[in-house]
Amino acid sequence: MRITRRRFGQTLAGTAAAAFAGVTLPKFAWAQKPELLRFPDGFMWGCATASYQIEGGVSEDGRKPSIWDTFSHTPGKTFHGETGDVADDSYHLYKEDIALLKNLGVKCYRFSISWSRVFPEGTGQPNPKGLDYYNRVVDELLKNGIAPYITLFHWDLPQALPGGWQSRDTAKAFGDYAAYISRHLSDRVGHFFTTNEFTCFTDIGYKEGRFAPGLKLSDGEVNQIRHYAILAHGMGVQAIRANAKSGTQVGLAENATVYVPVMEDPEQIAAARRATREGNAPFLTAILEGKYTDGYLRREGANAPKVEAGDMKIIGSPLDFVGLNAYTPEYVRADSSPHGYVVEERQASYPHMASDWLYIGPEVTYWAVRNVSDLWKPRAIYITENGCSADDVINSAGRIEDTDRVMYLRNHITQLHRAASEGYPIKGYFLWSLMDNFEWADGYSKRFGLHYVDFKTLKRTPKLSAEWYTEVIAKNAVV
Ligand code: PNW
Repeated sequence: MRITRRRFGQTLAGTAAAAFAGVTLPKFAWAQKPELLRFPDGFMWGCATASYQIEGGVSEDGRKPSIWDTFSHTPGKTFHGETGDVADDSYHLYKEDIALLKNLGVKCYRFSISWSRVFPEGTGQPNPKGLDYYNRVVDELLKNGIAPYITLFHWDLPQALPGGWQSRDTAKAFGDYAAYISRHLSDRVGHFFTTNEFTCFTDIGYKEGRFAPGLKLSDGEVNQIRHYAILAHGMGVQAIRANAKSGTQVGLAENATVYVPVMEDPEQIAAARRATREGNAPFLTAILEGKYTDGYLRREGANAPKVEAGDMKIIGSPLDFVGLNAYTPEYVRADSSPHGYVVEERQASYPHMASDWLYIGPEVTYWAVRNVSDLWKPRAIYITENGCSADDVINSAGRIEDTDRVMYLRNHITQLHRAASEGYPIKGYFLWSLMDNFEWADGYSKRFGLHYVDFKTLKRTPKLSAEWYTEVIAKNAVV
């Protein structure tokens, strides 16, 4: 029988009446307003950015090029040949940007250091004017009551380092750079992230060629690059431990692939856990276990990385926290294959935000935290990035009404609340990003900011999402 809408209503009313007959419902169930989804006291709300995406000032005060300067200036590599030469000019406008953070009410700000500003040649002589810029940024943040969280490496590798990540020496150079920065800033900075998103600066840069340095190397060469990247992370951790003020916290910011079980039953949840371990074997798994999984070594065979004695111990150096960048889900289901799971294909109709890779799946924020916690029990977890691109426009009233971004964020933060309420050790959330910026190979064509940036005038205008996030922070709850 086809049920019309009216009949459905009647049926529902009838069922409800029958079900409630003779039952006295407690009054408050109807009278009380639903509680907001509140976060634990002291939850760290923040925003994130990265040096090459916002700073500009690329040849100022002794800075030398990074591989992203070279790559973006190579014809055909970025959207319309756009570069980070000016970007948001945060090199000069940092006080204005910190005022934006202050208006949002954030507790913390995650930004990265341009390695070649501080060590123009990558190693050797530091450039004091480079460090001075970050001293000014840190002091201005503290003056405004905002805790600085520093990422040491967000892809802008000094061009001068011979061979880039193809060379083991680069890992060592990173250790020296981490030692220098933590020695000079840890009196005021309590949290350091070594690297940001391994796949983006290894696989996408050296295998797919879509990011700097734009190479298309073989699997064996890429596995070796991945190994040097995680070795650099480990050397960075050890350098920070040896040089920073005691109590300084160290972790990383990683876009681990996030596997969401198609259904929440024990079998599917276990499959998602297995997938998390194997799917992240070259990076997060190696770091948190101090070894490569048997599955990874078997799969790669002769292409597996050459590992020197002592490397895995350095790579597995204990961390104070794990940072997870949460964007896009992979759905998994248990099966009888050797791995015990299969990753579901995505249909053509699967929705995404303005970036075509940014598939919408708010549960990633919950499962990122849960899978990593269940597998490796880190002491603390931060979401180090979450946010989205949208086709933002300034309307005739001068407003940017990015309700799609609000929808995206509200759903992710609701999922994060679920993780917090189940007792997972989630300490903070960094929204990507404070403002529109240089979106790598997409140039300025994809906007991720809470603030709209007019790239001609550099004027920043808060979007509706900035108002919304201000409320979330003020209430410490989903609004
Ligand atoms: C992250 N993908 O990059 C980076 O950490 C940021 O610098 C960047 O601006 C932000 O996310 C938005 O893109 C990613 O293709 C770039 O899956 C590409 C992918 C994921 C993350």
